[in-house]
Amino acid sequence: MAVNSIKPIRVWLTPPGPNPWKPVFLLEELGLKYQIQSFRFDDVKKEPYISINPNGRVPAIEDPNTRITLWESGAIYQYLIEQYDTSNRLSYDTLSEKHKCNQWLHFQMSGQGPYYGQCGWFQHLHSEKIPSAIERYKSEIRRVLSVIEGVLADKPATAQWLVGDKMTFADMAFVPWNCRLSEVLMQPWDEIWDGIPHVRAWHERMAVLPSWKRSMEKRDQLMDEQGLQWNGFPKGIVSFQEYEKVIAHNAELGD
Ligand SMILES: N[C@@H](CCC(=O)N[C@@H](CS)C(=O)NCC(=O)O)C(=O)O
Repeated sequence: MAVNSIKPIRVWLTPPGPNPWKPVFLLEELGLKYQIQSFRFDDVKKEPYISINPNGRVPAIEDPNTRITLWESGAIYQYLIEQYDTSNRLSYDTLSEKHKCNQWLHFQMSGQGPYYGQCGWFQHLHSEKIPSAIERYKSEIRRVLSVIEGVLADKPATAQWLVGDKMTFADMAFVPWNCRLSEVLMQPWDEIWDGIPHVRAWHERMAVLPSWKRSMEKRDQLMDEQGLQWNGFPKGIVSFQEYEKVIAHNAELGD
């Protein structure tokens, strides 16, 4: 399909969390047209979104070119790459490299996303402070980062990417959650990278890409439109408990 005949892909998202920005980053990097369907986090488990994704989590995409609806950001990545990265600019078609990209994507989905997500939950959102849970997830994050550090450090200086010698979708998938490391670990940005300089350089090479910058500009704009603070709470709300009360109150009003 010629790029200019491709219809815009619809991306369903709520702006605060990191996961929705994963497909946006890839769509930007692939130079594909897309249209964001932004809605409020409170509505993630309601119609119309629950009919798009019965799991009630973002992101999801609808591609009018193929009439496919997909959720789970890893599946979305594999689809966009297979369908639209036909020149393998961000992927490989050789057997080993192709499957290694998928391997890292699965590691990101099962190792990075859930541990970072749980760490953020226990640090900021859980009603009780449970230090052992926070410690558990912080140390898993450190472990995930050290796995990547070892792999990157073993590669030649000019090819410090997860697979082969170029950035692929597998590298890109890690960016949104790594951008949130300060929040989830509750540590200053510069301290996070002690002992993992290769991961830092790898992350920063991607975070300066125009495609990621454009994605984050869109996020800022959509957060602002919804009157949200950096952590996703509406302006003026200081805890998740307070936010839950507002959600329950709005639900009673039929909002
Ligand atoms: N494995 C899913 C995770 C998606 C996810 O957890 N998204 C968060 C926002 S970053 C969400 O929708 N949370 C809604 C909820 O927890 O109810 C993916 O990668 O797409």
